[in-house]
Amino acid sequence: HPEYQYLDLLAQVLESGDERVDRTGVGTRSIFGAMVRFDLSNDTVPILTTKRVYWKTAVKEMLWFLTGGTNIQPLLRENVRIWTDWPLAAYRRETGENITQEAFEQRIVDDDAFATRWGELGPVYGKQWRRWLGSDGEEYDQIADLIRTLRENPASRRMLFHGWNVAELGAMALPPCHMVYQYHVTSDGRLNCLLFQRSVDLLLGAAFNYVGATALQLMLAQQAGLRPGELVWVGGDVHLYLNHLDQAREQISRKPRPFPRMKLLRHAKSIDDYRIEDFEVEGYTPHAAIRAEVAV
Ligand code: UFP
Repeated sequence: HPEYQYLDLLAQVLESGDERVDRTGVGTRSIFGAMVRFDLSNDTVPILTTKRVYWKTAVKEMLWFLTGGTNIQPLLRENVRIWTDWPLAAYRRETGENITQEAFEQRIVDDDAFATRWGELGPVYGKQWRRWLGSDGEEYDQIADLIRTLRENPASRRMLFHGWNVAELGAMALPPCHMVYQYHVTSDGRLNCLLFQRSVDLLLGAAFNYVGATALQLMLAQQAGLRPGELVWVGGDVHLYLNHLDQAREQISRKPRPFPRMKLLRHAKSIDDYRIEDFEVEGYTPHAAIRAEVAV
């Protein structure tokens, strides 16, 4: 079962990861450099089964990246709360007001002016993917350029987009983790993706990042008239937070079930035309969810 690649990685980090202090102060066990490969051509997708993964949240986040947006308001309107921590911390720090997360999120949803002032994440993923500002003053749409090349010159070795815009890192709430996505088309019309992720919260982040990359691969394949191929995932600093070790042990003890299938229910007119309702997942029967704290 392909999920053992992930479970083996979990075991490896747990058993032989280098234990050290990290930016968040929580501490991690960490290894450097890892690869897993998932074959999407047999119609299955890597939504982990040894715990429940909230795949719709990951797909909604990917759709939000594709809009080029960098404000959390549209995410919250879709009930996605994974980016709230950073704007919330900034609000508390700058106003001194000890607002609850719920009240803060409600205000972002209801009040456009408040959202504009406090819901911004800076030039994170969406901005770089769709509106990278060049030194010539032009904005570059890396996703549109990628799709054009996939259609017109699929043998190209230059099909990638990048989130690590050095000049703008300081203004981002979080520098990109899933950083470079490179694509490759086989002679029989399959679209492969290699994702390089510089930093990996192996318990909470990786499962999510697999789903986002998969959803994007399905959309790009559809837009370019290709079939999905392999998803190759490469991690840089692959770590387990020290308050995730019991959860990791629990997950390793579970037996994977068959991977589900993910389908696009509709042929969208363009990459900007997908909605969460276009995604269907069949045959997903995971083990129970595993709770864990996010290190901010
Ligand atoms: N992280 C992920 N995946 C993501 C994301 C963040 O695993 O998509 F946005 C984790 C990795 C790391 C932390 O634990 O968030 C980012 O911290 P740093 O920037 O210090 O690497």
